[in-house]
Amino acid sequence: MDVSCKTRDRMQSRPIRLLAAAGTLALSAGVWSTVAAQGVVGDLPGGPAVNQWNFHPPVTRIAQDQHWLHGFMLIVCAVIFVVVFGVMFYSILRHRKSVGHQAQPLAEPLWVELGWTIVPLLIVIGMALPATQVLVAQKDTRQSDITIKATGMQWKWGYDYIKGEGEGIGFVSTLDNSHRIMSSSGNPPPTDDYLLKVDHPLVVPVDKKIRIITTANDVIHAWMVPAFGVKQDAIPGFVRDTWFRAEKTGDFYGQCAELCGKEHAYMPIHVRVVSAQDYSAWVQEQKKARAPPTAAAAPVQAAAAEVLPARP
Ligand SMILES: [Cu+2]
Repeated sequence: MDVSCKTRDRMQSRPIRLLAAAGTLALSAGVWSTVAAQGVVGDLPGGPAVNQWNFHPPVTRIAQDQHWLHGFMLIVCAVIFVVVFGVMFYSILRHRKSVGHQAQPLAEPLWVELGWTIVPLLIVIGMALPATQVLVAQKDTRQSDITIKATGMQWKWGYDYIKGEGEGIGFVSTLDNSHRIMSSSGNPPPTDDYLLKVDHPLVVPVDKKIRIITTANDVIHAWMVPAFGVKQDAIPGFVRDTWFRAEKTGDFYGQCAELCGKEHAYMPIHVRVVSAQDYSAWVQEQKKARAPPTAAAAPVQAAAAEVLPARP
């Protein structure tokens, strides 16, 4: 192909490229306007927000520390980036061959060698120290007020209160059926808590240290609530633990965070943080519901058992 042919090709491909760019822009604008037109999905307090740019607002000390660490590391990395690339581009432009500079052999004096070893080491130590502090605090599950075992199952969570107020309570928390129907329809209506609503949320008191012991029945799942800064794998045959102390009452949401199978997106986590009094009332209510049948109820249940024999 000669030069004129190449030029012609380039001239022909230019409008095509422009057209493609315009098409992409129009498509993006179309998608954006469709989303904007729907405009009915709102932020979910304690869960994801629309156009969320940052982490969930923290409600535990650990989550606050994680946010701080994130900002701190970002600033350190940005400063290093600007300084290193600034010096590099300045040197390349200012000392380029075309303005008469000659390459010189690098003498590599001792102070340079020491400097570029010690300075990065100090930076790494400066980053590692606060990170280690938070990591150690994250793993300190001693002296909890309440211990709850969270068992991952395909595809739901089982909760057993095994120590502290509420000991003995246990239930399974499954995706609310209305959300499954919405999902199966293939065209779910805009819903703030889409695929995050469960039938039985985990209920815990505010300002108490809650230890979560994680394990799983089948495959690896992970118990994650971003507002608490908590994420712990749930592994079959193993026991892991984590903890949180929620500083605010309210509903907080998370999801299984380990790709576990076809319904990975259908096993949400909903934690309801309530006041100490409300928690005690909830515990009483649960215990009453789980109490053995009273003398008055026993004959009715016996009759029901006769009419409806247990399935083999
Ligand atoms: Cu899972």
